[in-house]
Amino acid sequence: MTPRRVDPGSFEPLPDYREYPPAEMEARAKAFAEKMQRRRTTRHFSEREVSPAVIEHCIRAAGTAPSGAHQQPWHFVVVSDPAVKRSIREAAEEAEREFYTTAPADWLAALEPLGTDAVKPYLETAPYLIAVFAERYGLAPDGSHRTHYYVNESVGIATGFLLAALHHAGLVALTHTPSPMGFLRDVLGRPINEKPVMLVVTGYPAPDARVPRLKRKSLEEIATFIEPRQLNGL
Ligand code: IYR
Repeated sequence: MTPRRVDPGSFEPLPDYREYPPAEMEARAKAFAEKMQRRRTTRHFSEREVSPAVIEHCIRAAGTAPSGAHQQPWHFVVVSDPAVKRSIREAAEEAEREFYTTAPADWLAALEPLGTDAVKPYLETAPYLIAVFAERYGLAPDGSHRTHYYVNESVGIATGFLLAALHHAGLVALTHTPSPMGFLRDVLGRPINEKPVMLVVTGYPAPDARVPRLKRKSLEEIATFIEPRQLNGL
């Protein structure tokens, strides 16, 4: 039988890889974990302006995420226009009023520690709303569809990169998921193959910004390490 031959595409040597001496590697890993430990979600934003270049760089970082078949099935819409922010706030609050009056009691109880409600002033206060869209499938100019793979995973990873980049730059962010959020596609004029996934609200924290007293799970709670078996000795 002749082996199936696949065109391997075009390859190049791994560019720009950096190796660090082991001690430096450990120090870098620790410093990054400590930096991420300082990230907090707050709902209290300042109106202070943020340079658009910062947001652009953070989105460039998000766009480096790995994706299923390298289809990069994400699109970020950056909103700083006050009138558009107001339309988003109005539609989100309408959806949220419905949510908070009809959501199951256990869901509302789970949200209790966060102190959230249907009133979302930060959608107007914060200088930027970044709407994250997932391209459920690719749409060619002739209208034909191209299947996209692992869309949720890919967009989730890219959004994680975005949140890490915003934090690294010195901004705070809030992931907001108005429910339902189909209105975002209409308000922002996005094509039918794109599904809104979440809003990332970002800017400086308000001087009196507050956060709920929450505890993160410990390493032992979130990870299990299967060590190499000891062959001699018990
Ligand atoms: N979408 C609502 C409710 C909400 C749901 C979860 I899960 C949260 O972690 C926070 C809020 C809202 O944004 O208020």
